[in-house]
Amino acid sequence: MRWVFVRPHGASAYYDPEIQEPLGVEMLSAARRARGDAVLVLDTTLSRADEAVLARRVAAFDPDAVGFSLTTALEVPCATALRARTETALAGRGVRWLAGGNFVSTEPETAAAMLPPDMTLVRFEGERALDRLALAWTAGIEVDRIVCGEAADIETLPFADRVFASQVLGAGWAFSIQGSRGCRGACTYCASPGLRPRDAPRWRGRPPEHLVEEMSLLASRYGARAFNFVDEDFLGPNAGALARAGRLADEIARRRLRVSFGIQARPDSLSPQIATLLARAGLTYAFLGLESDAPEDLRSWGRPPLEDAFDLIDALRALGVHVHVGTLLFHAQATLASVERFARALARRGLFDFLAANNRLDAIPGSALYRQAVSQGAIDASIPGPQALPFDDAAVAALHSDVVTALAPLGPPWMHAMCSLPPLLARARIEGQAPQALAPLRSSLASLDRSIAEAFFALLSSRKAGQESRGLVAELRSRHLDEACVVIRSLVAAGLAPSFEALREAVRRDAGL
Ligand code: B12
Ligand code: SF4
Repeated sequence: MRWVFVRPHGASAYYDPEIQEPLGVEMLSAARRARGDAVLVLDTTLSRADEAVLARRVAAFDPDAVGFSLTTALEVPCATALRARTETALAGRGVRWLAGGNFVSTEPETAAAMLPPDMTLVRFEGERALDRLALAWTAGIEVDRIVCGEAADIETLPFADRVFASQVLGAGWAFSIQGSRGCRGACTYCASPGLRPRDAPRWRGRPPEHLVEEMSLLASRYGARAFNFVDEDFLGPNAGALARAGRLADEIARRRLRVSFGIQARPDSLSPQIATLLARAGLTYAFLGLESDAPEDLRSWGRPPLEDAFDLIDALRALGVHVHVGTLLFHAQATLASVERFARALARRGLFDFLAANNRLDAIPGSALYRQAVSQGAIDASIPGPQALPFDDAAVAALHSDVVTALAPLGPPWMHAMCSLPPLLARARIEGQAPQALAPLRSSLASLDRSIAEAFFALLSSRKAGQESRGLVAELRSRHLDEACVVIRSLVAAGLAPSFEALREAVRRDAGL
């Protein structure tokens, strides 16, 4: 069969400069080509062509099936527009249409309502579902509208097709790589459990030697040195985490790979010993879900409390690893006291930033919390995407609203600076010396974090004193607008942002100015 897989872009309301290669469709491409099929992979951001040109490319490929990869409902308008243009270009030639990805996996009914009725929807992993669809369609057998994919044997899947290698290298990004699927955690607010095929264990890992072989191949074929593990739970079961890290580090050393990589891991799966092994092997960036400093919060969300989480972060930092933590200061049961305690603990350690200040615990489709909120009638499941849950304490709700409004102008420069950091850290690691732009970037981030903390605690004090905060919010917002311009200028001067005007426009848009 001849397949086209497309990752459409999303119509996000906020500035988000982070782009990564579309690993999902690159893996599906490799799986289909291993079956002898022909595949064209397109990405509406990375393929550098407008919809009309992409539609012509799809039609010229003469496909049997065209599949869209959707992470959220925000990509649906782009997918449907591209489909309409492609149908015109196909001039009546019949094609099977399908869609998959996390949006379809976690919101199948919403996806069915938003997407054209003749589109087959594939939930969960795509590889085995496409095998089944190919057999059925070739035999002329019709299938259900919604199909559930089974768990693939990830040890035997072919390495992803690196369709966008030149863009990844040209932009200095990391190559995405998948070492495992699933997560041993079961946090009630997380979408991950809702992405798992029904027959899959909670976590499956590729043998470390197998994934280092893929890194090595990318290094020799493209000169790849920077990698980003997309795994949600890099180390898997705690009992095997040390052995897995050791095998990975040994294999990287055996192949003499000088690489840099980033991971996302459950804090309780890590230890100082594991951190040391991984840092020696090339770990430069770690995202850890800390979420709360209160054991009772963590327990209520199905997370194991961890007493030494901050020590672990210190250990990683001492090894030269940049640590970014996920935090949930604002949640339904939060009080001004709990918000202040955790925010101060984060600020003392230089971990309090734009996301920490703004994040709130929403009901995310695919999560247990979302299902519970739907069954209680607290949210409407026909509305796509995450939905806000009300705060029990009105003062917390008011503080969150103040913070979001006052900090809004700092969002785009902060996002831009944060997204610029991992590539520079990777270069510093690989080249053995910090690129020139790293020092100004760190100083911009430090000054943003200082302003964010100052504003946050000023707003908190005002709410604690029961004062009217409108004047303070307006004053902070105006100060932040000026500061955003200063940071944008410094990012442009360091060669990290292409244009002052474009980023300032993003500030105006995000802050509603
Ligand atoms: C890397 C990553 C990103 C990258 C790249 C995203 C991308 N679209 O490729 C960046 C940083 C850009 C990103 C951004 C966002 N992300 Co993100 N991201 C991830 C992460 C960590 C890994 C994705 C990945 O590469 N997986 C590996 C590949 C192999 O899997 P896959 O893409 O899911 O593809 C498989 C199946 O879904 C299926 N499939 C996929 N496409 C298709 C198409 C067809 C036709 C078929 C048949 C099957 C199929 O088959 C594939 C192979 O089995 C996931 C967590 C996770 N484990 O998935 C979160 C995740 C997907 N992200 C998430 C979110 C919320 C976002 C953002 C909205 C964040 C934000 N607030 O801005 C944006 C949305 C941007 C966008 N439009 O895609 C959520 C999605 C929640 C949901 N819908 O259920 C996840 C699940 C994280 C989470 N636990 O909450 N993300
Ligand atoms: S929040 Fe993290 S640890 Fe918890 S289930 Fe989701 S991915 Fe796993």
